[in-house]
Amino acid sequence: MFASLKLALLLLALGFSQGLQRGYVDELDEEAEAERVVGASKYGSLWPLPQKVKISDVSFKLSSASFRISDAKESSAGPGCSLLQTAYRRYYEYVFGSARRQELSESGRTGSAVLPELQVWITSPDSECDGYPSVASDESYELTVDQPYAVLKAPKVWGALHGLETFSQLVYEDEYGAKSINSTTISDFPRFAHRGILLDSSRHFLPIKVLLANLETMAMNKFNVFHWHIVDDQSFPYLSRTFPQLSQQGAYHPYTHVYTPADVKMVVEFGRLRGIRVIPEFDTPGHTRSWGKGQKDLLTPCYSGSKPSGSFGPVNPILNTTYDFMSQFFKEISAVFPDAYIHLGGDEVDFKCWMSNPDIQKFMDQQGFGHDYRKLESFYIQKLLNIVATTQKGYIIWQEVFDNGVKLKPDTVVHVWIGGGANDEMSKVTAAGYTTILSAPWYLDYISYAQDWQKYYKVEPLSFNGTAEQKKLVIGGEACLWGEYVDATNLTPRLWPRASAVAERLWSAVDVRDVNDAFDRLSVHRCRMVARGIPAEPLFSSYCPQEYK
Ligand code: CP6
Repeated sequence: MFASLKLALLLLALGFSQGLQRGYVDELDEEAEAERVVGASKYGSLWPLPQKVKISDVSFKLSSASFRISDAKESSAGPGCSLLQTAYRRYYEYVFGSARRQELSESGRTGSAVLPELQVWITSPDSECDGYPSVASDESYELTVDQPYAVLKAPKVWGALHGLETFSQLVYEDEYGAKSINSTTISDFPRFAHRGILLDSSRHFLPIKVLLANLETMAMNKFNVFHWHIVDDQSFPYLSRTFPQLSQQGAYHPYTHVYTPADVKMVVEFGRLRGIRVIPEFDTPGHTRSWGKGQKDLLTPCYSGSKPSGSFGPVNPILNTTYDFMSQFFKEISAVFPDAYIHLGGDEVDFKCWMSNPDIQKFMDQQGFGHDYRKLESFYIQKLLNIVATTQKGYIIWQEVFDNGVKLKPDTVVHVWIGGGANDEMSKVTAAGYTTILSAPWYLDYISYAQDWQKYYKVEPLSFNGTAEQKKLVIGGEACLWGEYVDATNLTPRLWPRASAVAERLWSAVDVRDVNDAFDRLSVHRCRMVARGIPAEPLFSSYCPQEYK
């Protein structure tokens, strides 16, 4: 007992000497360290770091009274593009919202020039203003801050949205509190096309307000996929028009703890306006206890000896009614969610209940499956994939579906989540020619007394063994925040800025991995999120110019 206490103290001490100090690195370059000003990266507070950045010493002032963000006259998106017009308002607010009402006349003119305008120029004939983002969207942009005005050039609106965020990150306050920006050239695009956050609204109901705040924060970090793990064992908050009894019986509360069609529409549109795809997950055949309450005979009755025990297992794969239900259900889902992909889950299927059920055993015999329940699981998933394929959607599945040898459409995305062996799994999945996304190192529901953002930051998604061809199949990753210990009270500070580490890993160039520089930029980025009303937790002992109110 005494010995284990000592061990705990030792581990705590190690935590202090390693994880907790500002940007600890293995080899301390003392000279470089002496030159660095604490809290100052030469890249200011840009997060995630753009692909190419040149910031000069020449600075301009911005006046809240006269500064304009406007469409360049050559732009293919005009005043009719409400996606951009609403973005201009948002970013004007973010740039000047906190202004201490100090206009140039009062703030002791320093003689530096005024930057009057940011012109936004969508260069491709189709701006995609009224479309939805996709995995193939062009998110690139080029930003020049110089006289006579700043120019943001992007082929599509998606790049313009990222460029507006970057522009807002370049603005700082001088010693008099006047908004300033340095002459800058940036050329930027994401390293990975799929940069996601998984939230779980089944273990706890997450109010719409929380989901929207999360989408807003995702945009500040250039994330572009909201993976909505909307239902699971514990509750079914999705209000289905076709099967309303699913949420009537399966939600924590049938009116207050559900997402109505109007709610879903709002989330999808709020995401679209920020370049964020909303990919819903309806996880089957496991993780479905809540489905059984409103849909008779959908789940497998478990047996205790020769009698049903009264409890239920995974979706019953041997009934035609199961597949009729799934056809109707996914037809609705494919219409409600505009994204080209649906996440179909398929993880952690527990075979015990199937094993106990005599009807399932008989079916196994008839099909020649022997005692291999993975074959039964594959039988179900195969039929489900065929059903969903008829809706013209692509699908994403958790890695077990691939592991079990299910035949997959060539454009299927395999989601790797199991830690320990994730590199081998990435090798196998890509060797088989499938597109993949990585989550295994980014389970943000695990918390510790340390700067765990550094651990997420240091991950290299392409470190597995494989050819260049294989590595091209990695389209990105997702940070997961499972909901067992998370609801509206603690979601935002648990997620941010820890997820920001993943954001930079997925956006910035492969060689952006200096943890010291990241600490400096991320500290200011975190204060910026706080200033914008997001209760993002601190990295370490510190303060913000504007604390959370
Ligand atoms: N729920 C669902 C979960 C998890 C998964 N699927 C999960 C498993 C292990 C850990 C964390 C979360 N809670 N539906 C796995 C994808 Cl450590």
